Amino acid sequence: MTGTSTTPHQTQLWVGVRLFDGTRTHDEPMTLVVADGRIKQMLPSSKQPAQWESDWPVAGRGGVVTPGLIDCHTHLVFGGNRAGEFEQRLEGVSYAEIAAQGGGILSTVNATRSASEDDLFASAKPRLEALIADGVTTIEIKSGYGLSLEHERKMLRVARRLGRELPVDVMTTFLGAHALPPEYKGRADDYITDVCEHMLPALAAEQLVDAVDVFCENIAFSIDQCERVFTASKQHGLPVKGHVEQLSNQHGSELCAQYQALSVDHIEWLDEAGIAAIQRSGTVATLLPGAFYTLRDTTLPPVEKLRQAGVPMAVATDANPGSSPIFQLTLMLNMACTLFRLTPTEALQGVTQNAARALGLGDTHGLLAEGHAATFCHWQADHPAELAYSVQPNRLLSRVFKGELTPL
Ligand code: DI6
Ligand code: FE
Repeated sequence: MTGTSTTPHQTQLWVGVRLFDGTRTHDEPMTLVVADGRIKQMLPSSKQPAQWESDWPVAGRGGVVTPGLIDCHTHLVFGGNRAGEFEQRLEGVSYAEIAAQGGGILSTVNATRSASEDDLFASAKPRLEALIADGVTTIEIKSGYGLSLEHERKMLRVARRLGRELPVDVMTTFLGAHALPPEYKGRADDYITDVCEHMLPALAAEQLVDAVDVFCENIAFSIDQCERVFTASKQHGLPVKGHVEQLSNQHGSELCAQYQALSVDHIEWLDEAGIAAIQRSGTVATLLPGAFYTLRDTTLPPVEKLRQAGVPMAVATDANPGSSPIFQLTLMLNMACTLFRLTPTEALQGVTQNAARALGLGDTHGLLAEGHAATFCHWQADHPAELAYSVQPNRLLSRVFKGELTPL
C-alpha cells in the first residue's frame, strides 16, 4: 500500500504551521514547499511570495508539523499474547519470577515458533497500522522470539515484508541473544556459539539484519556472552546495541560503548561510569517508559545526569507482548515527560532526530530541512508541546511519507 490519492511529483504547500524540525520548534509560523518527495523550501510564512498559493495547492494550513515519528525499539512481530501473565503480575508475581518459571519471553517463543510467516505477518500488520496512524514513519523491529535459525529468519522476513507492504521504513535487528531457548537449558555458552557462528552469519548473508541486539541481564546473558555476540557482529560489519541495565546494573553500557553501540536501551540502573562511557562513544540513551510503567518499576533512568552529560536521549515504545504491550508512540511522549521528567522538546527530539541517530539514520531521517525527504506529520494542535501534554489519539491531519500522502 503506497496510497491512492498520491501526488508525489506535484508541488504542494503546507502553510502557517508551527514547525518542530527534529531538534527545535521554530518561533514563526512556517511554510513548507514539497516537491519530488523532498522538502524543496522551508521559510517563515510571513516571507512567502504571494503567487505561491495561486501556483500550487495548499495541502495543509495551520496546526503543527513534525518529522515523521521514529519508533527505534520494538518487538512488533510475535505470536500469541500474554494477557494471562498480565493477570499473574496483578496477583503479585514478578516479571523476573515469571521468566524463571519458563513463562514470559519463553511463552512468546513457543507461540512464535508455532506461527507461520503469514500468521505472524497478519498479527503484526494491525499493530503496525496503529503506529502508522499515530504518526510513525520509521520503525525498528527486532527478532528474538524465534531463538533458532529457522524461526529468527521467519521473524526477520516478516519485518522486511511489513516494510515492503506498508508506507513505513523498517530497520531490522537480530536479537538472537534475547533468552535461552529450552533446548539449550544449562548450555548458554553453546547457544551463544550457535548465535555467533550459525544464525548471525546466515541471516546477515540473507540481508535480513541491519543491526544486532543483546539482552544483558542476570535473567538473560552475561557480559562475556554479549561481548561474543558483539565481536561476531563487528566481523559482519553490523552495528550493535543492547538491552542493558533494565533490571540490575551489569555494566552492559560500558560494553556497548566499547563496541560503539548505536544505543543503550532501558538503562534504569545506568550509573555514572556507564554514562561517562556512552558519552565518549556517542551512543544514544534510549528510554522506554512503557516498560517502566507496565512493570511498575521504581528505579528511574538517570535523566538529569544524561542531560548534563549531553548524551542524546531517544524515546520508544518497546512494543512487545510482555513488558510493554503498547502500540502508541505519542503516549510515550507523555510518559517520558510525566514519568521521566523529559521536557516536551526532549521527548519530541527523542522520537525524531535522536531516534534516527539510534538507528544510524541521523543524516537522513528525523529532521525537516531543505533537501530532506518529505516525511512528516501534520497535527491538529497549536503547539508541538501539546503532543506530549495530552494523550489524545486521532490528532493526525495528514501523514506524508517520502512526498506521498498516506490515506488515514
Ligand atoms: N526487555 C524487554 O523489555 C523486552 N525484552 C527485553 O529484553 C521484553 C520482552 C518480553 O517480555 O516479551
Ligand atoms: Fe525491548
